[in-house]
Amino acid sequence: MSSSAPLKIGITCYPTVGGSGILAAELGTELLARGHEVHFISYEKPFRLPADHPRVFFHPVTVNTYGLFKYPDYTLPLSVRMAEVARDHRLDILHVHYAVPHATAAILAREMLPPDHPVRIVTTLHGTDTTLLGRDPGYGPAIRHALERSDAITTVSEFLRRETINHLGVRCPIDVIHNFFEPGTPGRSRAEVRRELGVGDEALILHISNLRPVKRIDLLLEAAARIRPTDRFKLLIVAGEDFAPFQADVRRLGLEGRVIVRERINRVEDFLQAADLAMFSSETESFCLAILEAMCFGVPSVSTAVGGIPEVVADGTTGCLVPFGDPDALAAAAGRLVSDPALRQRLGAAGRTRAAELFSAARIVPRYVDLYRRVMDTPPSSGQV
Ligand code: GMT
Repeated sequence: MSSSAPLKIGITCYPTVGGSGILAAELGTELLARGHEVHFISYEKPFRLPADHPRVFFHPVTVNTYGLFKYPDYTLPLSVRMAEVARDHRLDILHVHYAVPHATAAILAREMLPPDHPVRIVTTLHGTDTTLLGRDPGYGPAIRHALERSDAITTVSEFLRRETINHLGVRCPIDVIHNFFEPGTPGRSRAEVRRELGVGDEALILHISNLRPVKRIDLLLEAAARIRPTDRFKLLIVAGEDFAPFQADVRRLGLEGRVIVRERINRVEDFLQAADLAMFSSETESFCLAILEAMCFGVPSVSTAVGGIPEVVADGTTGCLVPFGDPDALAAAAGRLVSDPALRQRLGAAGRTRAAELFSAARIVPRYVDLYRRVMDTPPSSGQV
């Protein structure tokens, strides 16, 4: 295949709010912009995919609800759809984001195709597919099997590559391709957004996440309650899920009036440009896309130094890292930034530069395209390692 011929790529991801789905949708959009053909195969259209893009193909997977099944099955209908789309559109690559169950479905789909159509499979591991499910005896062997039969494996950080080797015992090569983010244009001005949020000249601290247990919202709120001076900040939580379960903590900690919540927001740019700093209390993160999103808007983060976050944040230069599980340390670091606009400005500017140099689409997308071409030039995986 010529090194500039457009590729036909099928992308499967979780379409709901979450970093892996965001990355997959952004990658698809960037590949389209570079002239490749992209087909999304999932149970719903990824939420960050532009609704009106003329060349985005979306192939829904229908999940049955047979009375015999106690639990609906997604893996088999997904694999059948992948095989159909691969055959009908002569796909070169199936690129799956988050191994479970997407990588297994892709391997099955390849088995369903005729031998003269060896679609290549690229599996990108995003985080808990290795760190949580990879350790689960009910999933680990299936994940390892699918990885070893993939034509290429990527992880979004060096940390996740090491975890995958250590916990899954995967012996085939793994490419580290960090996440990227290309900021869209905000729909409203910073002043308008802050006015709508009821924020005056206080520092606006931003937290964006899907609120899963690993994000440790309990510690985030504990830290917020300890930030001094108390009247100099507001905390905006942009929540991918329902925040109601945490409202009792907000009241217990006396944070009413200081915590603002916005739920299920599709485009986060309005809030990123309105923020002064961001705060994250996660127990583990393979990357933390929200930190990168903030960096792109010159917003420094205070975060736990877990997983792949130290690959994203240059501690003391583009943000502040503190040990996990120490709300006092998180509060002290946030308090320093709340009280020091010049420091925020310095770290934010350095973060924006780092994001452009290391984590832009221009830097990262060609690495995926090179990987696709490399696997196209190599015989398909036989699964022997
Ligand atoms: O692995 C997960 O928990 C889900 C996944 C997601 O879809 O939100 O998050 C992971 O992938 C993101 C995108 O690569 C990373 O930014 C997150 O750090 C990572 N989450 C964890 O590792 C807990």
